[in-house]
Amino acid sequence: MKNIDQLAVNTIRFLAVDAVEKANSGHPGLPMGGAAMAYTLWSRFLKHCPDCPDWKDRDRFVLSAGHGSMLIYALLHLYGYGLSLEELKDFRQWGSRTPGHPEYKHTPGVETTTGPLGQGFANAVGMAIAEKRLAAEFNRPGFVLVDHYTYVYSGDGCMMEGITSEAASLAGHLGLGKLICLYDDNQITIDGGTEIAFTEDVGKRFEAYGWQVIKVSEGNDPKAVEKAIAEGRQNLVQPSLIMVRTSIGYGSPNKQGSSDAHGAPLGAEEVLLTKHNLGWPTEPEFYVPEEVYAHLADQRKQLKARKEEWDELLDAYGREHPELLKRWHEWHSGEVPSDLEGDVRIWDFGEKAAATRSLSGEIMQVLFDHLPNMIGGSADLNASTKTRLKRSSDFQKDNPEGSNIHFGVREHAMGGILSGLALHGGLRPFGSTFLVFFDYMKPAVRLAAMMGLPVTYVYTHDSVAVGEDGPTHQPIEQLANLRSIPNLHVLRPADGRETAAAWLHIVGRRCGPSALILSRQNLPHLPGTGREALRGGYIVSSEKEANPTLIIIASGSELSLALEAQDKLEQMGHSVRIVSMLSRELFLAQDKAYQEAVLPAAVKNKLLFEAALPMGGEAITGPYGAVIGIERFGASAPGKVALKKMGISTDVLVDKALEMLEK
Ligand SMILES: Cc1ncc(C[n+]2csc(CCOP(=O)(O)OP(=O)(O)O)c2C)c(N)n1
Repeated sequence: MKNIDQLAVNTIRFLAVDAVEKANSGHPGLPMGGAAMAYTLWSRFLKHCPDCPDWKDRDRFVLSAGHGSMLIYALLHLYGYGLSLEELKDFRQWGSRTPGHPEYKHTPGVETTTGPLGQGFANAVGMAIAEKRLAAEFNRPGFVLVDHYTYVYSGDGCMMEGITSEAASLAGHLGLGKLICLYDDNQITIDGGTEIAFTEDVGKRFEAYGWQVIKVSEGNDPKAVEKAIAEGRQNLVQPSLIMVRTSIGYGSPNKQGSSDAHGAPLGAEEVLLTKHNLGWPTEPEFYVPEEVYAHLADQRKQLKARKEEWDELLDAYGREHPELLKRWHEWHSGEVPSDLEGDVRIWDFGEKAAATRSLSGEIMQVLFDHLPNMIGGSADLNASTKTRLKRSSDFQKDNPEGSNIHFGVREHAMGGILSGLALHGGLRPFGSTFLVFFDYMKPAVRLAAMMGLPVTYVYTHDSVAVGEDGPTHQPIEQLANLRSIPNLHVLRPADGRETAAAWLHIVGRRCGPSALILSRQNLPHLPGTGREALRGGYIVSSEKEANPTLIIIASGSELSLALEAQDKLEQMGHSVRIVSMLSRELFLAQDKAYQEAVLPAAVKNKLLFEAALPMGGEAITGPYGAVIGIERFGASAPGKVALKKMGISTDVLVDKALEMLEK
């Protein structure tokens, strides 16, 4: 290694060591062990532009082992991403741009939020799919607009997590040749050496997935790492796993190679010993040699020139292919064409009762006419979730222009991949499964909400009305669980027009994910539903008298039962209002005056009716209201029977209403 490179590698190591020491918290071992490999990638291969961190054709670098965050912070600082030395000194402190784990949109140059192991790996697979899809859409002879690699840095923890296996299996199937994983194979996790729990042959596993596997026996040998990455890049038909043997906490006389170096400061004495050992000055802390800054400033200039060449290419592309350039901007803008809302096809369904999953499927075909950058699919349930885009083909190894992804029975990876597609930009990702299997992808949904990604989850078979499949397939607590995630919008439409309104909201939402909750069973088209649903909650049937004495609030399949109950209660002389609650989050985001108009505080009798766990309902009903829901697991029986036995019926609703009215 050239002196200057060696100096840069040690700079990264000691920035990490000093930052963790100062914060008295963090993970020094990974940056110390992986610095040479990461620096080799950044200095020899990574196509990026610190002056323009969101350059669309940059290579993506994902630190899936997010606990090693100081590795990426050190690199971002040295490469001039505007992350100051002061910020590194503020590692893990309130308000700093150097949080414990890398956070998307928080620190320039961080491509995704990582920390929960394996998620970044799945994100990277999504990014590589996006690259392949967009290259197929936009590249033309002489105009290779989309041509970048996705690099993901993973540790043993990522390799152990199931999501990595799922995502790697799909990546191998799809032949994502521009996906390269650097596996920091240091054989250490928190509890000790990997021999205590992880003794499989990871290389053989990945070979079986269809990956090219390359081994590097010494992670501090940059030539070997460079050669391996070059080999990985050459293979455009298979993703590459580069297994790099490293030593956690490299350089620390007493902690190198031990789990002691994983997640705690080295300690003042050991820091000194390590600095002596690697010939590093003990003072000042956070020392960056001037020649390292100068060297990387040179690289930065070259990177900028490369980006400017690409800008010129884009200009020339626009002259040669103006229509394509227009599409390029449309796909990347995230904007919804103004004629979508007026397209009668999304509002008009005839009179015949239909399942909202089927209506959603029809709406999606129309949406795709307006938004051809939609991409997605299901975890092997398209026949049930109806999310196939009929005008497009399957996205496959040899058919990258397809918009339908078969995720296979891999819900967790689907979640992470959808986020990766959104993070990449240019596409509108969606994925579907049964509502009950949301549990299998929760960690990815949570991160998408945290990152504010515009991802759509279509969850069908939304209640015990699923029927005969029984309690394993009948969601009870999933709605409450989804609603507990900040920044996730949950929408449960009652009929076709509400499904259309839900989709309109979803495609217009750019700052967070949405979950669309759909019925398996047929539902009637209801009078009074429509665009008003875009406010989340609205009066679908007003009281006949001047003021209501009771308000029933329902969502989805229960709305039609609520309307039946209103009839009965009115015949008994009560004045009842019915409110459709398509989305609590959306309703609660409306101004207070609107909320008060729909659910006046003066009307204390508010009865919420939903075939799901009542938890959280008080946010809607207020302190004097009540909730009818289901508080046990379901049972195998025809859907109608299951609903009735679980107390989801007009009769139960009427009885409860009368009880409240008589109090
Ligand atoms: C899903 C998940 N489970 C557990 C953890 C806690 N955790 C953080 S790092 C780690 C061990 C990771 O080992 P490895 O990837 O080998 O990292 P290294 O020891 O090399 O730093 C664990 C269990 C986590 N971050 N995410």
